[in-house]
Amino acid sequence: MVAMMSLVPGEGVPRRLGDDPQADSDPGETAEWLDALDSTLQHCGPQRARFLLEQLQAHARELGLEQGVQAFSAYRNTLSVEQQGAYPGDLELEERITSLLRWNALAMVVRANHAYGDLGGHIASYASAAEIFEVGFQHFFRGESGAEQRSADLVFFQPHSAPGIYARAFLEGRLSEEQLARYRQEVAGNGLCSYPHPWLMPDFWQFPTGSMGIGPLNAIYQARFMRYLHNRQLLDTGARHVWGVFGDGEMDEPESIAGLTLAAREQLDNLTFVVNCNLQRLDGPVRGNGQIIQELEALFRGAGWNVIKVLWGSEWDALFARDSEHVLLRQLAATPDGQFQNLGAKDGTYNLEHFFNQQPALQKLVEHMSSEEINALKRGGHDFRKLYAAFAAARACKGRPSVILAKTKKGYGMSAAGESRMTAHQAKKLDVQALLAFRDRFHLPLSDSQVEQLQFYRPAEDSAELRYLRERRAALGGPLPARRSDVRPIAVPALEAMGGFALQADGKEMSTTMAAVRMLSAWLKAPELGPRVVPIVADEARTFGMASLFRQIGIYSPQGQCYEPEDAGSLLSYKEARDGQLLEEGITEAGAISSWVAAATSYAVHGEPMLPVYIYYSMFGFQRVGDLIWAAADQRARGLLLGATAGRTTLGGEGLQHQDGSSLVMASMVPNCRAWEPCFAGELAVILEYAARRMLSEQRDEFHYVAVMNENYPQPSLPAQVHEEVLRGMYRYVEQRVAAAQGRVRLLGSGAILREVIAASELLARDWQIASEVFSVTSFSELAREARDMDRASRLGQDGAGVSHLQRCLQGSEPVIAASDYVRAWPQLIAEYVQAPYVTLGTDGFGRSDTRQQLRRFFEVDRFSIVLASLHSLVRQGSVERQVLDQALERYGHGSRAAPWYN
Ligand SMILES: Cc1ncc(C[n+]2csc(CCOP(=O)(O)OP(=O)(O)O)c2C)c(N)n1
Repeated sequence: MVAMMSLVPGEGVPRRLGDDPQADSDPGETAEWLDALDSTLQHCGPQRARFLLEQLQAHARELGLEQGVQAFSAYRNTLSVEQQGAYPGDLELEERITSLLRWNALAMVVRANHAYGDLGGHIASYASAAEIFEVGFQHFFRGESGAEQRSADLVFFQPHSAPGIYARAFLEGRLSEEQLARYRQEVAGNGLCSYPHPWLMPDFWQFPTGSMGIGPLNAIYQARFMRYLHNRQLLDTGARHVWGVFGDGEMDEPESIAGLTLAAREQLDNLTFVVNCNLQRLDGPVRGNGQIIQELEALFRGAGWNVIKVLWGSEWDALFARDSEHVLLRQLAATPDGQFQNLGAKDGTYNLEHFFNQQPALQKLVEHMSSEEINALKRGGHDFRKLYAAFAAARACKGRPSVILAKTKKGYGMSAAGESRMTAHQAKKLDVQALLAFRDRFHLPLSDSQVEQLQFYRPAEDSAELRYLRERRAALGGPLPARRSDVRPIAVPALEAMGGFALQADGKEMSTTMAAVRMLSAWLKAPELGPRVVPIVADEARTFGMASLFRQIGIYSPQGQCYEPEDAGSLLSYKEARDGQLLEEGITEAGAISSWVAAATSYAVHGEPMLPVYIYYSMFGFQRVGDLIWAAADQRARGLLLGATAGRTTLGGEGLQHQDGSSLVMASMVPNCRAWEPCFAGELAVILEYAARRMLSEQRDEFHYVAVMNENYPQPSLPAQVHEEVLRGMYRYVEQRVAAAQGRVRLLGSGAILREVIAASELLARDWQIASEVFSVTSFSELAREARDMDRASRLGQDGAGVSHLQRCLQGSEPVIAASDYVRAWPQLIAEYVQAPYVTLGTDGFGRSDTRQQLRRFFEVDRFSIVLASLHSLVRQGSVERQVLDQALERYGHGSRAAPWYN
């Protein structure tokens, strides 16, 4: 990646004598060098000129002179007119089709907002991207042919351009007029969702891109995963391509650029980004005082991408051809984007005055042009020919990914209602005059009254437009976007085969992380499932005891291994291989989760169900990359997330940034995520087998988050009769009977804290004559989910509402005390459904470094605190005297919460 440089407009312009006298101490010598280059170019052609420059650059680098060399080119199209080639389509027809799309997209948004006022929607973004999309749709984006094997390209659509994509599907006959009229009105059914969403339109949208930055990152990892499938010989993905159309403002998101070097490193020439550089974002210019295109060029080039700039339309060709002294180029390079936006909003007269007539030489260059002709000078991103050439060059590029930087105008065609205006992004209501002007500008076959009524327009079935549209799509395979989910079920190994060791653990000591890795190994050996398991780590394999997998299944690397690993002789040596199965992502949780998403959506995208298992520090999951996980949920991901070193107090020593007390609560908020916190390895086995079976054999669109701990303790065997209850969220682990008990409580424990709860039940019986039942809670969220559903059914008077598992387990009025290694909000998920007095203990606050014992004491989730909470509940209930609690307090003492955040 290039060092951040200041991109002052004006840099990157070919310098000529006298440009900057202070910097040029010997203009004569400079002229000689430049003339030499000119002469090579003239006599030997661009290839030779480029070769010489490369040699010069390499030599300069050897001499230590490379600093300050600009990583971007002049402010003009990358491809020359000569390189452009002929346009293979019917330009006039494509323009007419695009105009219709523009109209229908606009009408959809304006109708929704005239009728309902606050439904929102965007016009200006698609208006700027219409030609980009059309070149893709008419000539490049391969659709799904419907054959058994998936063949379509993967296209990531700029989310707020959705109306344009709907408009196209309408012309193609895939969406009805009624559906268009129900844009953003989904609740009653048959509506169109605001942004791409595979739950809301499951046969249409593949990739949810509504949250800026996720699309670019996910696109890279989808392209990478296609190579992974290919190199592992699971699927031939050689013909498929990933296209991503993104906003220039969107490129500011750290996620947008997080995967750029990976894409280049892995030579993903199956990937093309098209950045719609309309120079604006929501509030204003992306780089008012700079040039976003130049900045992006430097960024992508530095990362190793092939960069193709499409800045100027064909109308400019003649001007550039005559610009032998580069005056035009220099003026363009010296114009900041804020000024380009301003010029874009104004007419030809203004542009003449404020741009061209600023310099005599430039004025001379355009002296033959009228202000109308100046007005008609288009930006490259609205020129089919220029775009086509760029798309073709990107598709043909080998060995690296490509990015097309297409300069466009936001709100193109909206005139005073939004074209290049500050407020363009939020323009959603156009008055009649603006609508009529739009109609005239794009020569739409609509009467005044049709315009006023915002009627959608679809040409006759046998019109030239629709025939062309159908022919082009047929030539490219079929409709797009389209999501398929037909896939064959995959058998998963029987519970006993993968988890027998844990079910009959018989007191053997191990952590649930160790158990999980052993179960993963068993899966990897299963005949049908084995090759489909995709273990993913973000530089923590050794932390979780997975180093043996390096050698066993290999680390995926498209280059194989070009070095002798330092530990070559060892049994666990570090092995990279082209067909390696483990994805070792390095320190990028955002990248690792994107790999997980690619594998977790493979069933739909490729028709190849996979089982991605991403294991990571639980603190660096939902908290760190929560929005990426949310997007995974949106796209119906199926896979396993293992939050390791889970819990606030099970990770002794590490301290506050590593200790996780919240991920389970966040997981519980994701609708199709099932979150688990098992204490014992046997429970874990039951959960993992269930998860794999549901996702792979039963084809359910859900994913599972399982917290696993690094604390070693004796693991009991798990009787078969409780397996089902483990999956419902809780089961009775033990009952402490006490003869002539003073009181009785129910104790709930989850994760590692269950063991404190068990110890508390023993203390309660031995020292205080309190009987108890101990429940192992494997998932507070699953308990809450069922209880909530039953509650609703009961409220609505539905038949057979029944009683939830939670309520069946906790009948009666004796107090219930729940303790968890997570914040109280986790056990409180069930509070509403517990009829008896309910008390929760949890680890709210910041973590800190110490032993597990000290930490549990500090957070008051240790056995003594549980005893105190139990006695207190009984005192409150009136079944135990206050002095008993006082005695207990005296015996156990209590922690001091001196932490500043409690003040
Ligand atoms: C993570 C995130 N932050 C903010 C938004 C709100 N938002 C939607 S579009 C937009 C501006 C997009 O600008 P750009 O990427 O340049 O696209 P354009 O519409 O200009 O083509 C913003 C801020 C969002 N969708 N996602």
